Amino acid sequence: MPLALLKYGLSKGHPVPRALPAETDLKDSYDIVIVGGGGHGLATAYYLAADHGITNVAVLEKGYVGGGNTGRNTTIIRSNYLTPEGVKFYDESVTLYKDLANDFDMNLMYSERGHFTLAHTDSAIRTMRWRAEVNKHMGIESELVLRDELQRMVPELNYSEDVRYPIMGALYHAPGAIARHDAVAWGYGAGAAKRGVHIHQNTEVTGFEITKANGSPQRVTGVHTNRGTIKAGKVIQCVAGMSGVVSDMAGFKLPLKTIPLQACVSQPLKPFLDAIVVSGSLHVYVSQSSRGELVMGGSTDPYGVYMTRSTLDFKEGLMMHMMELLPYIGEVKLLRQWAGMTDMTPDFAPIMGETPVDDYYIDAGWGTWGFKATPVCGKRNAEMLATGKVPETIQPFALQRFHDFKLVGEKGAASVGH
Ligand code: FAD
Ligand code: PYC
Repeated sequence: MPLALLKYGLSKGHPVPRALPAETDLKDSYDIVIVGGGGHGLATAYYLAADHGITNVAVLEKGYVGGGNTGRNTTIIRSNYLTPEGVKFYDESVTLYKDLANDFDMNLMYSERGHFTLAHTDSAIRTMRWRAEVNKHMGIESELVLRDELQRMVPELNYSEDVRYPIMGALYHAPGAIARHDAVAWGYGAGAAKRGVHIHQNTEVTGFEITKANGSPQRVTGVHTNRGTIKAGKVIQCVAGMSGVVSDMAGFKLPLKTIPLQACVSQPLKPFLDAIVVSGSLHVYVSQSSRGELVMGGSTDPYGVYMTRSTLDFKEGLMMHMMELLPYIGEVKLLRQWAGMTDMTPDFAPIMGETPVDDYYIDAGWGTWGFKATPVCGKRNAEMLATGKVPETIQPFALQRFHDFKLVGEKGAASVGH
């Protein structure tokens, strides 16, 4: 039995240090204020401290760290995107993920499984071939496998011809992985706090102090919270499903729709499914977690709303499609179901970088795809805040692209079809 467990059992107090130190009071002023204590906000704080030595930083989180989409996602990590800009960006993240457990000295349960995006139609085969070619060109392990080979690699699926969408092949991406989502948030949070960053939970941002020139917003100078107002040199918002609400407070609009995305897990089963399997035609995806649960999800809900309620409709629809892929799942019980709010952009790519307000930066548009991007967002946001220059990797994702008609079309690669 590990010694730590024994200490816990025998102690009346809390025998080992907590991941996050006890809360401090808000200071009057910080060099950098990060709004949102999910993976992206905490990773930004971590790399500001670790890479740039900037520690007069506050992370303001209205609930608890990792309680947003970071703790609600289905943890798929991959870089097999469609555009060269997307592939390069997500590949940097996958590379960072691989060393993260060492950086944190914490087991993130990072598990490479191989990611299979099924093709059930001729046009889907064409898209998978296209993605495979872009991926290979950019040095990413990604290839089209046809039905017979796929059946050897993932024999657990239903290869019958007698279904609505017979399986014709798949895009196979060997580095596709899963990880423990809340450990990613805890690792970044603990690493940032250890270096001197203040992480304030239960601290909601309610508005900003912004100077005006000729009646237009000019520069951010402070942040209003439910615990008082603080001065801020620079601000970045990393609030995922609340992006539109927070940018409204700063006085500018984002081209986003906020839509719930639901997911669920089954009872734990003996390990039988190693691969991560996604079907755009059936609108489902599934992987088996290291504790045996089938982690499953589908497309976003059919309507935009600020809500994290689970619906029977989702469960029934998902299982109907899932049983076409894994018929024996009809015998399995569902354990729990939940939802998160996703901020969906028109091109299924994120929005990162500068905003119309000076010293106010943005990390948004993470829709259903942002967990895998946590490390690269943290790293590049920190570089941007430290140097005042937008790093090359994230330049294609500027808010300005919607004015310049330079969209980064990732719809064909963004998880299941939406
Ligand atoms: P969050 O983790 O949501 O953090 C934002 C934080 O901001 C929250 O904690 C919130 O409380 C806080 N906040 C909001 N407003 C305020 C305010 N006014 N003041 C202070 N704090 C505030 N992505 C993948 O890559 N792979 C997947 O498999 C995947 N599956 C998903 C499955 C589901 C069901 C969902 C919902 C999402 C999925 N995603 C996936 C997307 C991914 O979860 C998100 O894109 C990612 O977690 C966003 O991280 P974040 O740190 O930006 O946001
Ligand atoms: O981005 O790969 C992804 C994903 C899968 C499910 C939700 N998002």
